[in-house]
Amino acid sequence: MQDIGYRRPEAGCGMCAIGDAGLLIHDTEYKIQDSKDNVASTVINLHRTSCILHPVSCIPYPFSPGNSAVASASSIFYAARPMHMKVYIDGKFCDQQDAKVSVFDHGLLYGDGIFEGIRAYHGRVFKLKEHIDRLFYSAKAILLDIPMSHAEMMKAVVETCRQNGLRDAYIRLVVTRGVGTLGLNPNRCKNPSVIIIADKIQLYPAEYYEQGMAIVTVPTARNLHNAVNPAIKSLNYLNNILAKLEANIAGVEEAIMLNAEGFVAECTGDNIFIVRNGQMFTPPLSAGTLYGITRGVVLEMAREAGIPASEPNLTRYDLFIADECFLTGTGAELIPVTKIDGRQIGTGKPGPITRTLVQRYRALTEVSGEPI
Ligand code: PXG
Repeated sequence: MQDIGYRRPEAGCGMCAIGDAGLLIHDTEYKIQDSKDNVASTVINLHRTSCILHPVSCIPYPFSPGNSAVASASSIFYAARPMHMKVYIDGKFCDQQDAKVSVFDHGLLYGDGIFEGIRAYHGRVFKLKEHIDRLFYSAKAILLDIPMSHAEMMKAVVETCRQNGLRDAYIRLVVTRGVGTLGLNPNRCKNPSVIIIADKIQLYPAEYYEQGMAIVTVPTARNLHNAVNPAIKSLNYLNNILAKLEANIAGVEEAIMLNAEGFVAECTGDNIFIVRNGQMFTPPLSAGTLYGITRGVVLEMAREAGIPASEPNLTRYDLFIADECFLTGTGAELIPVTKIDGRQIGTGKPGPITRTLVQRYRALTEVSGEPI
């Protein structure tokens, strides 16, 4: 069955006061049969989730495909799940409805685990090796033994895309500490679980990519290196979620997080770049940024394009006086920022270096990656 449509909220989330955070609508097809076993009609039963901050609360929201409440594609905000999704769990592919983990999994109980967000474009998984490398580094940092080799993990990711018939995908790879007992002790978790979901994702509305987005600095600081090191892509994202909440309360989609010293670290799910006088800057990894794979690609592209790039500590002041600003991430890709804390950045429109890098990134994703 094809995707039938999504819409932006008219009244916002039913769970909170946040009006414009976006709804996800996913669909289930039912054939209604009459007494003679003829298919009489098809009913699309939609479920509405609340806003991104309340992602688990599904509110039944039935209407038929002809209902005018279904918006046009131009208002798509969050992409829906493909039907008949197959989810990889511990070596097996499960139907979406059977894709479940135990309530005793320490990934759920304590956020004890790691993840990766990967994209596939045009039948190729982009920077797959780099993502799997980072997954294994995260695992090493939290003393988690992934029960598969690097090569097996790469194959499993590609196979999950194949099983779902996806050529363009967002792949969420999760490794949890596994089932254990109540109590923190991770040594009681004998079998880490590997989960791979291949789906679609659109983090921001399309118009933000054309016009740029407004973001704000939030009070929640980036984790300290000597706490949960921000380089670990752990299942414990509450720090980032708190920052995201604060951005949403301020009426924007993304937050700039400072580190404990007050230097710019990154955003909740993206790295940040600025351009000033033809030079590009992004915070150093020591500022508490994730070793972003898109960040690395952008730095490499800048080198190739002859754009001088460096990684100094940056303050909010540096951001305010920048000519251009953009964010990078697997989910967000490259997205221009045109307002920070109420200050217009540069001309208030995406700048030339940002646009050049966006074009180069698109071109690269079209030709490189692990074939599906
Ligand atoms: N910083 C943080 C804290 C991240 O979580 C990035 C930077 C960008 O890294 P990459 O390697 O993707 O360039 C991330 C990645 C989501 C989502 O669901 C988040 C990310 C990636 C994909 C989806 O919001 N974050």
